[in-house]
Amino acid sequence: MKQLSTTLLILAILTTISTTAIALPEGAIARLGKGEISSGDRAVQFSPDGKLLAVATSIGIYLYDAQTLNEVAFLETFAWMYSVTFNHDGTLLASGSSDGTVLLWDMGPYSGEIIYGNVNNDGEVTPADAMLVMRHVVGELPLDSDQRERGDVTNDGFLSSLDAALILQKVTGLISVFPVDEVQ
Ligand SMILES: [Ca+2]
Ligand SMILES: [Ca+2]
Repeated sequence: MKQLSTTLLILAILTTISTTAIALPEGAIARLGKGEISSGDRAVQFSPDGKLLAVATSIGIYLYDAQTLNEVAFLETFAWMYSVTFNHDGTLLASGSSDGTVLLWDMGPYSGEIIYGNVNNDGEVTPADAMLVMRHVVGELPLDSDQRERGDVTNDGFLSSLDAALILQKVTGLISVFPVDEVQ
């Protein structure tokens, strides 16, 4: 019986320790970052519009939605990231690292703004996006609601071969704007 109570006591202590480790300091609302967050006053930065939070760590840069605190992206690097800073309009993020390099990251794909026609959300409109729409239209490829919204360049609420055709026309320069961009 003594042995059992000792075990229980150890369990209780372990529980206390792990709870303490998870608990947040007073006034903090979330614990962010994996890897080791760099020291220095430029390791954590908000984007100029306040929507993104960039965290420089030992294994890369984490981008968080500053509102929901959900992880938006992890920019993997092969060097310890010391510092991050956004440019004036938040379209670029510059990072300084332990290997002495400065990297510039395109923040376009993470801005939350919809680029119509960019179905695969890789930052640009290409024939690959038109192909995704076509494969969806013929029932070959399911697309999620965000992908369908970005692909609906005619703004009629659904995807059709016309959306794919317009995406190709934009890529080849036959049209300069999509119907959906004109009504925005
Ligand atoms: Ca694309
Ligand atoms: Ca459409």
